[in-house]
Amino acid sequence: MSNLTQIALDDVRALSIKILKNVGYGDDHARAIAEMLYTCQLDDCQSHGLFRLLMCVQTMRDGKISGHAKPALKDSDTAVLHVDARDGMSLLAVDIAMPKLIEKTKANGIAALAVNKCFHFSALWPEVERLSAAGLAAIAMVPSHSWVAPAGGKRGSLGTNPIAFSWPRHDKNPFTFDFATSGFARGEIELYKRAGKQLPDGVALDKQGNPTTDPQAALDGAMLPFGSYKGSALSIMVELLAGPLIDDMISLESMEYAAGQAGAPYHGQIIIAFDPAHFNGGKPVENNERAERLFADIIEQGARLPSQRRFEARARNLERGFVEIPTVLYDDLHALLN
Ligand code: NDP
Ligand code: PYC
Repeated sequence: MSNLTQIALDDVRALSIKILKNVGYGDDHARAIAEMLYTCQLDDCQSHGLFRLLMCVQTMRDGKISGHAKPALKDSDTAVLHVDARDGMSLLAVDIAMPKLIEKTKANGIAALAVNKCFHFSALWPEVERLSAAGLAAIAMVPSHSWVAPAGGKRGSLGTNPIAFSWPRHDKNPFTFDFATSGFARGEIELYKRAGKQLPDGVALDKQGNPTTDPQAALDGAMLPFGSYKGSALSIMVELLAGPLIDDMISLESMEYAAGQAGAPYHGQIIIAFDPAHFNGGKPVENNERAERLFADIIEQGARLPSQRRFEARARNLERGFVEIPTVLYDDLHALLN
């Protein structure tokens, strides 16, 4: 028997909405969360696709999130836009702010969205790709919980702190990357644990500060940044830009706020968008060619662009009309309907 179960594409959203509403999310939040889960699962992003329904459910059970919060958009006469998620999941707040962020970026050349007071569980690439689909380049960042030791340290100070970037390309998928600044995302370690697999070396320390490849020891101990002091510094930058800069929590505070509860971290998020039309010296064609020359040079060497695996997965899953998830996860999700 296969250890994978197929789910028809239409059923991914429907199953998500049913589970989310069952546990207490209102219609608008359930729809926004389900759309993110569908988008990630369609691209075979296993750590932040349907698997994250477990975290969304846990977050509601923890009792601090509002499943009916109405995000409040606060415009200004500067290039900075704020949206207060009012203790809801981040996604509805970002949905509500996105048209205004695009409008402000096109007017000013650059604009930033600060999302405050949100619970956050999701991948960032779908959000920066909404901006590149509008012809903009964009960067997004969030802290999380202080699970990650700084390079040279032994205990968690930093979040897994992903950075996502997307660059628009004519008639092609955008250039996008999106990764945790820890060696592994927390979700990836959880998937290793569920699959009974050992981690590679260099990803985590146990509670005593010794290197470990055991996923549970890693979850109990401290994760490590990617690329030693370089990843560590990038992670600190994420803490600063998506924390104190926007009057919101650092990962240490998010962890304290959770007080041992296992749901999604609670903090802020920053998204910065750039309109090439304001920067490219009136030479869009030449500058697009320059970017394309770089991409071609990378591909010609046999290297791949980030997100290529994702785009291939999307094409395959759209063609066959279903996604596959581990049967154990499928069973865990169905148990949430009872
Ligand atoms: P991965 O390590 O899976 O992938 C990182 C990026 O690198 C992807 O864009 C991927 O493209 C690309 N990539 C992978 N292998 C190669 C390669 N050989 N050559 C070129 N590019 C490559 O990401 P993470 O596990 O670190 O993060 C997964 C997700 O978790 C992210 O979407 C992130 O936003 C999310 N996350 C969310 C957090 C939160 O607090 N909300 C915290 C941490 C992570 P491809 O997809 O095509 O393989
Ligand atoms: O995978 O590191 C992670 C993560 C943290 C919050 C949501 N996902």
